[in-house]
Amino acid sequence: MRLIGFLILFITIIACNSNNKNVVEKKPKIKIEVPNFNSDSAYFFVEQQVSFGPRVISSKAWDQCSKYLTNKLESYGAKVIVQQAPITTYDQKKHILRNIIGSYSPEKNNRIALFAHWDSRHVADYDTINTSKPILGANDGGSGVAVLLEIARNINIKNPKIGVDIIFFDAEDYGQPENSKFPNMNDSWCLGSQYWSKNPHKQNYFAKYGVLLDMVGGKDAEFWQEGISSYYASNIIKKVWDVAHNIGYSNFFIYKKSPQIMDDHYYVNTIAGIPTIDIIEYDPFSKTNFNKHWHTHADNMNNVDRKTLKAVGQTVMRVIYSQ
Ligand code: AHN
Ligand code: ZN
Repeated sequence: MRLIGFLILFITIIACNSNNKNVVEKKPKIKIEVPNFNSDSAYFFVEQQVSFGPRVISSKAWDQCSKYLTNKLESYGAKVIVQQAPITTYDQKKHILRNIIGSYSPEKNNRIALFAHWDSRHVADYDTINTSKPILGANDGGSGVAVLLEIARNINIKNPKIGVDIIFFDAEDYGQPENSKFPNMNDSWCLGSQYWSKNPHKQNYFAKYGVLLDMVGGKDAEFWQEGISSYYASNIIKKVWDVAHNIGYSNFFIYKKSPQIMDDHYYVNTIAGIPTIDIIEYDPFSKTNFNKHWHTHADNMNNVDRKTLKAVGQTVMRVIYSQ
């Protein structure tokens, strides 16, 4: 009897072993804990910015909002630097711009940079009325900043392994309108990112990669894989889109290529040399291929959707906490 018992045990062991051989060894999946991105909180951060009025450089609303953003980042535990620089805009006016930079774990060399522009456009050049009045820029400007503030709030509660810099660029949206009577100016857009890319807030600053958020609050927005991003940082595009799909946001993040869009990430890629993608709404059916309210007075709270803020914010958070 004992012999039979041994035999059965022996055969079982052999059988188990040979079975195991066919199983591809799987790395044990380390469960990463990603905090919950609160879209009510992000929505509120858009409201707060818009409550100051249009954030046009040198205006009172702009000054107030810059202080709000600085205080907010500080209250969420970031080390904040406000970078100031003189600029001349296409209309030959002189201003001092403010880039607002909040750093987490500044001592870490392993870092990623998150960008958005915090100014709003000084004209409504795609509206039919009041085209010379500035816009609120709830989506264009406000949404990206709001998502990053909500991420800052979460980082303050639970620190990711990697260092993070949250960088709000000024004067992105003071570009020369198409019908402008001023002499043609090259590189009239993205003045804050041009300055920062040539003069980072820290000597020898480097980040493994960057993510720019621009117009990430439109209802039913689609984010296509933008051309400049795909050229300079195709691996980051893939990483972010794959994460979005894995957590259920495939309606927002589309595996299709959109044309190149001139935006802050262009200068971060070409001048600072940090591979950076732009998550930006692409609408193949609108006149401008941007959100249909782009550079109009309808870019207000009525057209900001929490679901879109959530899709982008939760995706970027998962990327950060997976590093
Ligand atoms: C151009 O208008 C060429 N690019 C869009 C950059 C932008 C403006 N993003 C937000 N506002
Ligand atoms: Zn704009």
